[in-house]
Amino acid sequence: MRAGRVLLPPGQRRITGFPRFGIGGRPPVTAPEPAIEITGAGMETFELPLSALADLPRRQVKADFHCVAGWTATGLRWEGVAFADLFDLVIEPRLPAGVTITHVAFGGLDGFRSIDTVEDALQPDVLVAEHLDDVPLDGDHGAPVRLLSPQQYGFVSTKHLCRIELHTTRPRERYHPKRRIQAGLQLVKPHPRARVRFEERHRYLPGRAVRPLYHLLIPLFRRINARSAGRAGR
Ligand SMILES: Nc1nc2c(c(=O)[nH]1)N[C@H]1C(S)=C(S)[C@@H](COP(=O)(O)O)O[C@H]1N2
Ligand SMILES: [Mo]
Repeated sequence: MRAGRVLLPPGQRRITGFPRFGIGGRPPVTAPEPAIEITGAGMETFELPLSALADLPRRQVKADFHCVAGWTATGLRWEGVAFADLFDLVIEPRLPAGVTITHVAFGGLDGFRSIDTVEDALQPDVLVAEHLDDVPLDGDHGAPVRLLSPQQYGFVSTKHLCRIELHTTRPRERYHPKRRIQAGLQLVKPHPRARVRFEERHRYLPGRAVRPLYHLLIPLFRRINARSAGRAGR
């Protein structure tokens, strides 16, 4: 190995910059006083204003970001609140006694939704992040707040986070309100764990098998998303 080259997870390729990767169009508009709706598991639904995140323990995470399509953006610095702290300090006290959470779903303002096991969501480096590289998130990367789960493929890290659902069994796989996007995602079913180190890209398609096609498609994905964002990368 050449000096200075850092090993990437299986099947990933380093790219320059941090491209936007959004399904279905331009970034959504942020409300003047944004909040995250937290719901499910027999709990009374409540809204957490984003301003309340400032009063929770702050955490910084430096990590690479891995898209399931095979690109990796390296050395990103995120800041926000650990989802585990949000869970322990804000959510857990409101859960009915005796309820055990198995899954958490994260919804975005654009309709995107990811489903995570509670085990993966409570990893210490999973953030509800509002800052990237010392500045507030921009529209491309998830303003005003996003999930960041760096040990999992990017599709878990819902941008424009506006809803957190707690579940006591695996929830239905609703990823997107647009029928065509939902159908497409059902076809290449995301892996329920999506851990990058085990190359858990899809539920049925083996990770190694899809690599060559994905690598061919990266430049195309990049162009499509740059166009819908109105600018390329950062
Ligand atoms: N709300 C929302 N979150 C999303 C997506 C999306 O389309 N909408 N795309 C996902 C995918 S597939 C990836 S790889 C990452 C990309 O994050 P980036 O656009 O900041 O690079 O966001 C994830 N989170
Ligand atoms: Mo992705």
